[in-house]
Amino acid sequence: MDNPYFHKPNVYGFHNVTDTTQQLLTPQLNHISMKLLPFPLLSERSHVKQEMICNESTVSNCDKTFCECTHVVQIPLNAVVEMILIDKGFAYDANHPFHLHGHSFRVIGMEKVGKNVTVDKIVELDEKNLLLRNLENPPIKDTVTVPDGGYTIIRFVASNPGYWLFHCHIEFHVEIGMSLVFKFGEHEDMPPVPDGFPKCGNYDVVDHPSIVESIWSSLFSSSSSIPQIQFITFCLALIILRVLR
Ligand SMILES: [Cu+2]
Repeated sequence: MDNPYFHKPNVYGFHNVTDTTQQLLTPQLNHISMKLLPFPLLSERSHVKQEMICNESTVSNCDKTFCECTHVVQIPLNAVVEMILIDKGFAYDANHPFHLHGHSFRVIGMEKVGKNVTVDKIVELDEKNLLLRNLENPPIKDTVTVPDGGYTIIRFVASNPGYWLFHCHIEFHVEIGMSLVFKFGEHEDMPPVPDGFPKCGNYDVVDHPSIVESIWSSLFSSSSSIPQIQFITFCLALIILRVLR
């Protein structure tokens, strides 16, 4: 797939890169790359509008073209959730360790089906009751891997209201969008935002003179524990100024 951040179609497209080891793959969830909103969902939830968020039901053709949006899946508060995570495994061999914020979960099943697998195949196995499910003392985790060409089944009670990130814990994967946000419950179920809680964009250093004073005093204080680092930083700033002039 041509992820426009890495591969420009007709210039440096994914398939124009003939050395397949140099093609940059785009790990996604449900064919969507996560793009976070420019403000926090939980503490500024009053600004979240339906048209700002997406999920599998609001997008189309994403298995052919690059789709990027704020991927939010709504779950009713206190619902018992069973999630079957599938790694189709067609692109390359890699397990994805998935981490859920805000809840721990029971791992009730995990199996590598083959080198790769389709969602239809997993659905078919599930309908025939052929997916592995262990309901006797299944382990409690907050991170679990999904085998390449297989599935992992987790269950939990959605008892912690809020917007919670669910993501692959491979740093590069989460950074380029292999995540989604679960919205557990409605806004009124979520804890109230404390009075005066900072909002994105409202920080102004001039409103906090004590911070400015402490920075200056530590820069020139002989009792500072890191005088050399401060000196070097200051010198670098001077050098840059000279170069600019
Ligand atoms: Cu991953």
